[in-house]
Amino acid sequence: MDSREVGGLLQECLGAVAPSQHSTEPTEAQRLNYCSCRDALCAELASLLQEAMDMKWPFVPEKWQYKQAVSTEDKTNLSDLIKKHLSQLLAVLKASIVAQEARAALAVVFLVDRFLYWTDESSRLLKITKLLHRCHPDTPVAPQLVIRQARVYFNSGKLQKAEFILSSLINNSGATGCWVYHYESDRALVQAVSVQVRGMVLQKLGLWREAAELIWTSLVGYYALPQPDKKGIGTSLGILANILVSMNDEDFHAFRTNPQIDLSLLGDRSHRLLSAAQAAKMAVVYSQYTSLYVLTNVVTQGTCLLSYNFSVECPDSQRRPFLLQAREAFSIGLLTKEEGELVTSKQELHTLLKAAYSLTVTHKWLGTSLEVVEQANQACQKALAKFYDYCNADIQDKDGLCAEIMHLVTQVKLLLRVEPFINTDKGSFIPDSYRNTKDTLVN
Ligand code: AYU
Repeated sequence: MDSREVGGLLQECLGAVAPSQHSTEPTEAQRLNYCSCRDALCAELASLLQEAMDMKWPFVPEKWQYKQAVSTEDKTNLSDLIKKHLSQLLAVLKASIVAQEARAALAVVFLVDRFLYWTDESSRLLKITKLLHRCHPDTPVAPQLVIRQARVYFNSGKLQKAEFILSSLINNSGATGCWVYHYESDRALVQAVSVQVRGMVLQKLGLWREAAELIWTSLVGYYALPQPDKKGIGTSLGILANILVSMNDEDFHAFRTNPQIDLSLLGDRSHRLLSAAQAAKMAVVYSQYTSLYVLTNVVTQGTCLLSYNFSVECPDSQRRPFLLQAREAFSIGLLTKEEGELVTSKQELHTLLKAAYSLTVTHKWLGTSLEVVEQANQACQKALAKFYDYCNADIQDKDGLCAEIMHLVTQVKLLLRVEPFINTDKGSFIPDSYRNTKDTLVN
């Protein structure tokens, strides 16, 4: 389904919620239609839908998220399954709304939420959620959706609104409406995620030390779960890396010497940017089965290494090795996507451009021919101009612009000879050499 079709179907769902507020009982035909749409789901989705309705988890888990030993079948993401069956799921959503099966409708919303967030379609889905909640206040809304609203507020700069949701979850042990928690650890997980997002709010406000402390608290929360949340740990490490980049050395010293914080997790790193690079590299390993997060975290890692190479503290003899590591990091990022692959979110596209541009800069300092660097630079500039159009384009023009941007990114990859690395783990997006990154707390 392309973005236009998805948008159209969501609009239909939105249109279906409003009339159902006042309508009487659904007709037999509407009930039957709901049942047949639901019965048409594959076994895996049918079981996920039932689990979502039973409030089995506060966030839909990824198969690799809580496991120490990850098998081949676990190295997929929920988004792959959702993407494949999106039209069916949205059909169930519409049919359940019409048949006034609010519990099922909110469960479908829960299942598709993460995927749609990554196609920049959250606002319509959250409108559907709000309307359903207004019509059926006794039907539980998943914490993931509540936090999604906070994320969307955060992304659009409505920090106070985001904070309102987060503080309610943090102060009330994750309680939200009539959602039932089956385990105390699920409450702890919701709190860790809420604290993490609050840390991002403080980061946005430039309160680096306070933000870093909250992100650290979230890390402690994720590690303390009966099965540590690898996805949460990866996310927090990536955020921490970005905060360390922005912090001044004085704040870093205060953070590092805080008795409640043990930075040995990041290895023996005396420089802020090297600690940040290590945090980002660990985040890459934690998120190795999700291309987007690998991309995000390698770009952070490469940026830290590049900045450190430019800093006065970097010994001259070390500049080249750090530049080579930065080159490797940006290349890994660019290899997470093929030219023909669809990139659906603004954030992912932006990060790919950042990787391409940063790789070009790294090559310049490594002494690659100026002509090649200039050609790569021009391709980046063109791609950036198209990205600007993409951000302002109507939904129907986005896929075409995205393809043009990806074509330019491929040109950069060819010019700078970005070659595949050795990776013996199919399903993972990182080279074997990264897999040795040490983590003393979780494998
Ligand atoms: N591994 C990762 N590396 C970098 N960024 C990551 C990442 N995983 C997620 N992100 C960033 O977090 C934002 C939201 O992600 P999401 O998967 O849409 O969140 P959600 O609420 O559906 O799922 C929850 O995500 C938590 C964290 O990973 C993120 O807060 C987990 O701790 C929970 O268990 C749950 O899976 C997004 O901005 C993305 O860039």
